[in-house]
Amino acid sequence: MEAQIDYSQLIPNNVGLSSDRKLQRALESWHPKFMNWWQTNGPDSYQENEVYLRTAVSVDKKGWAHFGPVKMPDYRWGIFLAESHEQDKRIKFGEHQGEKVWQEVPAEYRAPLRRLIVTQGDTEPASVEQQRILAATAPSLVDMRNLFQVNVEEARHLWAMVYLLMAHFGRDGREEAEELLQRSSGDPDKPRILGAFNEQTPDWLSFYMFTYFTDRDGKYQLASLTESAFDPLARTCQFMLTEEAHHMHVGETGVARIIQKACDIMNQYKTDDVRRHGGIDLPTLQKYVNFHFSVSEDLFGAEISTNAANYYTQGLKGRYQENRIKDDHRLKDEPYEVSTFRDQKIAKEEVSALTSINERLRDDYIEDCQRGVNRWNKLIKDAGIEFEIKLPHRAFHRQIGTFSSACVAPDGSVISSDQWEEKKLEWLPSQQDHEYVKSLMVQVTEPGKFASWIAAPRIGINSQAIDYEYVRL
Ligand code: BYC
Ligand code: FE
Ligand code: FE
Repeated sequence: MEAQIDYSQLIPNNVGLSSDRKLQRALESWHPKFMNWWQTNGPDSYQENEVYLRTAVSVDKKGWAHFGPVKMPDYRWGIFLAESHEQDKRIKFGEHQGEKVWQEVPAEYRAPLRRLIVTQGDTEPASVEQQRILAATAPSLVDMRNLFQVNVEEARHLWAMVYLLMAHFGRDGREEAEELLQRSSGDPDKPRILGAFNEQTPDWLSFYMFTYFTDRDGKYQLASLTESAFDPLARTCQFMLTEEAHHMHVGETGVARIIQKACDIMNQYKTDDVRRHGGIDLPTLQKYVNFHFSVSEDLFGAEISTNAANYYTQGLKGRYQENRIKDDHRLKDEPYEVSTFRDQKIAKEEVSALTSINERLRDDYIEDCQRGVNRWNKLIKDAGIEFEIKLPHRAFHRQIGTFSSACVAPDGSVISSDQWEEKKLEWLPSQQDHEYVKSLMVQVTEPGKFASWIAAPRIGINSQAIDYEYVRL
């Protein structure tokens, strides 16, 4: 007989796993399926190598970031809810405003809550699948390590959602937990739920763009779920946000290092022909920005959404930093300005703040995206180079919402579909761009060395040297 696994030991947690037999049993049957998914859909190879990883073993300052060499299959996927600091926590918005937050799912909200949790949970393994093959072309050991760090944490986010499903949704929850392992990114028959999570992440430029733009959707969605009246969801998402910061940092610094390298080449060789010297030119980088930003914008849903209005009114999903917004937090008569597409024109319209919750979150998101773009532009300016990276207009290349029927240039001008067809490869990565970027992707494994197209980071991980052996090969 196989030795019994002690799940309360195997899975660091602050949810009282050792005293919850039912939950333990559910996890016992899910865990081997998860491991099987991880082996077949997670990082290709390197499962037996030690990686210098951060593991959360508790939620306090001392425990949430333990660094050390770990083989990925031995990573301890913990289940953590952020500590509740409020003694008497109350619902902040919607029709239940002022009532006590819920520790159990109210029967009338089972379906929408389950749907939100499943949608959130679905993105986590999807991103791991999208990034599966990247290690084979890692530009350095520290980059490879960052990839694996992001991967294990996204898998932990899957655990976080699976925990909620199993602890609070009974049999339905267990079925959803299985299906989260059965859908697969890009699979024509069983795709992941949201568009961006079925796109490919074929190269490291895409990876950094993804972690900058798409993980940032994660930040905003998680932040609005931390406002939820369903307290276990709120606290789970709160803890996930601490990890999310690192993912976006990997993206921002990754893109910054590519920009730095492009600028160095331009200055060193006094040329705009960055490609000739093995770098990624800024116009190509701009095209990747255009793609990843627009695809990530779609993740916020339609501008006008009764789903979003209902989630808000029911107290299931709030706005970004609900506390800091000065209004009645019910939004029955509040206006909000959104851009819409009507009669082939983009116009601003005042609509109900309640139905435009998605758009408001997208507005917060766009502002946040712009801040990092400004930092990238400062690098370019400091290098004495005239080029500005611009976020495309919000109506550019959209598949969801009011602009999905519009053809719009990055500067926001409405164009005909013929013009769009003619120009789109000037704005979005073409086959040739993809092939060029792909041609640069060669694995570099000597500690402290980097591929031709990316500068070294300024600092290592957890104050280790840059040439530390972050992955032991
Ligand atoms: N692709 O009423 P609407 C992360 C569907 S990322 C495909 O506007 P709603 C991470 C929509 O489902 C964060 N379908 O939708 C990042 C609806 O379907 P039905 C993930 C889409 O519900 C990197 C219909 O269109 N978390 O954590 O207001 C790495 C009508 O739309 C899309 C969440 O998303 C799309 N892009 O808003 C790892 C939070 N957009 O009802 C991880 C949970 C919309 O017609 N999810 N649709 O069948 C939600 O809050 C909402 O589901 C959404 C959509 C904001 C996504
Ligand atoms: Fe995540
Ligand atoms: Fe993330």
